[in-house]
Amino acid sequence: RQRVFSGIQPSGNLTIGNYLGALKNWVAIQDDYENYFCVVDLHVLTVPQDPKVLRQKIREAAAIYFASGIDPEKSVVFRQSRVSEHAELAWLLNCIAKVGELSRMTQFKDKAQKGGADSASGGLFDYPVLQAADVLLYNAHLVPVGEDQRQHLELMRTLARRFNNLYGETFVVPEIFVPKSGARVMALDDPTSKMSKSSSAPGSYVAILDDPDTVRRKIRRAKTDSGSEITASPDKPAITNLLDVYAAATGRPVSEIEARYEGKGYGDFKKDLGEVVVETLAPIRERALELLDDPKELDDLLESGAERARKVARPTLRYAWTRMGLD
Ligand code: AQP
Repeated sequence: RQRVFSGIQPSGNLTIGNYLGALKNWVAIQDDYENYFCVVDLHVLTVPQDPKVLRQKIREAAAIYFASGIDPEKSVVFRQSRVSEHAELAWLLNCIAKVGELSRMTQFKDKAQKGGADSASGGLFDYPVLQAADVLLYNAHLVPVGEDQRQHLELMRTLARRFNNLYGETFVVPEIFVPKSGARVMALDDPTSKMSKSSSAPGSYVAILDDPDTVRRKIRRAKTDSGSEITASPDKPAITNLLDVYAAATGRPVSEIEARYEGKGYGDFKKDLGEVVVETLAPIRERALELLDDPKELDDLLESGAERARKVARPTLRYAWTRMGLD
């Protein structure tokens, strides 16, 4: 069976964007592949984190994976930092990656710009190399991620091919896998930027663990466009985004939802959308909170995932060492 690798950074409160754009799709494909789903807690260190908060966010992310329907019998779920081979392979790949190609990564340029490029961490610069190590360690064929990750995936493929050319066939060259139904959810307060869990404005996102009243309030306050029709169009980015969320959460086409709300106002539509999102998140939130209440169950699940991950990661790293002359 083909292997799949993907991950989410515990860089804040996981959002409905992470659910509709990533987790929901992972669950949908988990029967068809051998899956590795990682809480990428080394990647998250590339920008400053408060250790106390981070500890909690890592647990929440893991609980949300399981609560969303990732089945530990079918998928290997683990923390990146608990499988040291990720950092070790990243070093080997660092030594064949070029400064020029890393400098061209737009995510680095965007994120570095926020605090001034000179004060960005070396880790942020190196982010896509660690990401390449994540995937190549498992010889994953497919990497389900959002469109925004395409450039990193290309670099990953370049590094795999370069390694294979230099040292002999070692790594599978992975493919990006952008699910057709994967929604790209935009911020509630600014439909031109992506909904982001590390945003400092909680009103810009719905967190998977937000309580129902908070969800309803955030959606009620979401930005809307001028006019009053509930239709998706480029000059109505805010309503389009809300329609996309409605469609992704219910699995219904946007056109059907537009038809249902013909002649109705933004207020009615947002009220119903609030309920749709509350209903979508309720079972996930409930199960996640249960898991968070039982630290031992969560720790055991993650540790057994890490053990299974190491069984694949260790031989791949050893093989790469041997290829490079480090045996
Ligand atoms: N708004 C979104 N809509 C759809 N998919 C999304 N993803 C993230 N935001 C949205 C998908 O979630 C996965 C994990 O992403 P990540 O944790 O590696 O970081 P990210 O893509 O940078 O997500 P955030 O929430 O915006 O994190 P921060 O704020 O830390 O940068 C990916 O598959 C992504 O496509």
